Amino acid sequence: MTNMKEQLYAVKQRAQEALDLATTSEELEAVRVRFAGKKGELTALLSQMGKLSPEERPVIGQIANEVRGFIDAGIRAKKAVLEQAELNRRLEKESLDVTLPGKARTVGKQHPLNKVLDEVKDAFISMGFSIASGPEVEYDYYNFEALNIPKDHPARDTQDTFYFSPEMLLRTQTSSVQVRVMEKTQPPIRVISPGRVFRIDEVDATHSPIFHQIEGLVVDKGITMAHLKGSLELICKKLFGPETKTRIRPDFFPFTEPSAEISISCFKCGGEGCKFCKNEGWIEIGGAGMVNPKVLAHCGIDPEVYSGFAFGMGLERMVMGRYGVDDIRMFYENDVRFLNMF
Ligand code: 2U9
Repeated sequence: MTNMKEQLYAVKQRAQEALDLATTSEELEAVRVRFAGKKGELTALLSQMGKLSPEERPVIGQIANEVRGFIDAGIRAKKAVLEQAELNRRLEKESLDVTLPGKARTVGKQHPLNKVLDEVKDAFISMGFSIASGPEVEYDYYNFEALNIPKDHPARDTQDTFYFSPEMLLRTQTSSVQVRVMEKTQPPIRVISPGRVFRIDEVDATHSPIFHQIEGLVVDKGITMAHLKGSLELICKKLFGPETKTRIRPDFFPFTEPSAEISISCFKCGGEGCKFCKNEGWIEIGGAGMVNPKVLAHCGIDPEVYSGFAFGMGLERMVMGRYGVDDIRMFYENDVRFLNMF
């Protein structure tokens, strides 16, 4: 019995020494396995309890419990110490130096087309217009038929069209949106429809098969060419500066009658003539006219009671003129060096 007692205290002594030496969680686990594990020193010792007399067993059992308690408590205490030390080491390694210079974030910018489009929208909204949008995949009816461009009309040749089927296409003009507005609304109507349009075209510095239009429509009783001219003058002064003059000259579109080409005095030279306006003093910005009575009738508006004017402008052309961009492709390449210039 004395021998067993001594051995138990020896285990306790060795466990204490091993615990003192353990410096990592792995080493501590090894100590646990060695002394308190199923095949550890304590278990090995206790397997010999059977050899003791019945009187000796409780005495040795109590000492064994005391030693096991001592080892378990030692392991728990050491574990807490090691975990805290490891946490401290990790925090030390991960610590942030808040005085280091930060990484500069690149800030996005509005695309020049959207920037000018927002200005155009604001200018029209301030004049009482609302903004309408509609589908890019459109029926032939809304894009052509309702606008007085029947199937074999020569005007279709000037708008080479992407067709999905004989009845469905990618819209070539946003007038289709205004036809939809007129179908649903009785006058007074004051609306602009900006949006993407599609025409089969070879890409070069001034042509793109996808571009943006801003079309406008006013329908009410007693609307005349004078309202058209006055509205265009006001909007062009708002968009291009108070000195801007507006010129309209005869043109032809199937959806307006009479029709006009719209030009503004050159915003580079003020009308004197320069390289930018090819010495003409004027820059063409779009077309306009009085809505053809046939179009009004198609859309369920009585041309005997109402009349209207309409206009169309190309957004890219407008932005190119304003900022001196000489290649339309720049708008679609998303080169940040270009986009950051605006
Ligand atoms: C309805 C009736 C008539 C819109 C108009 C133009 C003249 C025009 C082009 C100029 C260059 C667009 O960007 S561009 O390709 N547009 O010349 N657009 S009148 O006439 C309408 C619109 C809607 C119901």
